[in-house]
Amino acid sequence: MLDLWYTENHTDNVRFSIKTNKHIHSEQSDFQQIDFFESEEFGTFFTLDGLMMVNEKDEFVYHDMITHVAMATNPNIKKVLVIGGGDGGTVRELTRYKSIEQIDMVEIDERVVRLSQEYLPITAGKLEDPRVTLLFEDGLAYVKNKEEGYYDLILVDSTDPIGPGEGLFSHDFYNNCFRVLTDEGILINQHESPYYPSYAHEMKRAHSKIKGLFPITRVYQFHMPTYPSGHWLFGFASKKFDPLKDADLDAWNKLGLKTKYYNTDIHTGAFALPTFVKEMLNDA
Ligand code: AAT
Repeated sequence: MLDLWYTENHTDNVRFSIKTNKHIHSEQSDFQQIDFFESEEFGTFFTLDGLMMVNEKDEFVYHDMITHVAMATNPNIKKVLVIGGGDGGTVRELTRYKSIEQIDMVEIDERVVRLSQEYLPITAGKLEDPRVTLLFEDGLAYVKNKEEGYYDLILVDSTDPIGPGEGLFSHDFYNNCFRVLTDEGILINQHESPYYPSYAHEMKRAHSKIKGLFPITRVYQFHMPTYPSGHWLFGFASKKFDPLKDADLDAWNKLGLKTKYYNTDIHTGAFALPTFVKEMLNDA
């Protein structure tokens, strides 16, 4: 049998490969190159422009961490905006909260959603929840046109800042996120990685922009085996709540949600950053 390996460049000098059984689908959409594969180790996975987005084996890490940290910080979140996230994993975690009334997902590329519904029901399976509205447009334009003070929570589940995701790392975008959030609003953003310089550069740029806009800004980390270096970050920015001082962790535990990565020890521990990361963020 032939060995079929998927390989992506994590830097110009480092590559990451996964042995695959099948290249299930390949297309160039209006926005990006989309590929779906089947593999022994990671199950079904998909890539955009040659970068891993989601696979069946470690998606729980990313989707737990993008969702539950904010939800444990403010249990009164009712209206949520997800930007990107076409695979549906972030929406799936949000739908587990009975208290959430409205979930708007703004994804630029409808093809990512349709293909995920076909090949990745594990993440896309809750997109039909009656509280969910799917909007296929650019997240940057969406927040620009949205009325102010509307959402309690914005989750930016975006690609890296190359291609269609670039605008989601701009000052203009973060500024409009601030505007469309309520006075208690929280913004969680895909914050890249501190390890390889090209990603660390983007991490610092994002942090310096958000720091200038929100009164409370923190960064938290998690382990993502298939993203470059495996060390990945989300940003936590908020108008009112501090994720460590204000989170009601006992209340979250009482909800009885079963999670595979997130727990309330991780909630606290994820904000403890290595010295080199702290130094980079302080310089940003
Ligand atoms: N749940 C983890 C999956 C992703 S995919 C990110 C999604 O963001 C993609 O479906 C892409 O089409 C969408 N997207 C990109 N730009 C925009 C935009 N301007 N407006 C709306 N949606 C957009 C995240 C993976 C993170 C990878 C980290 N290396």
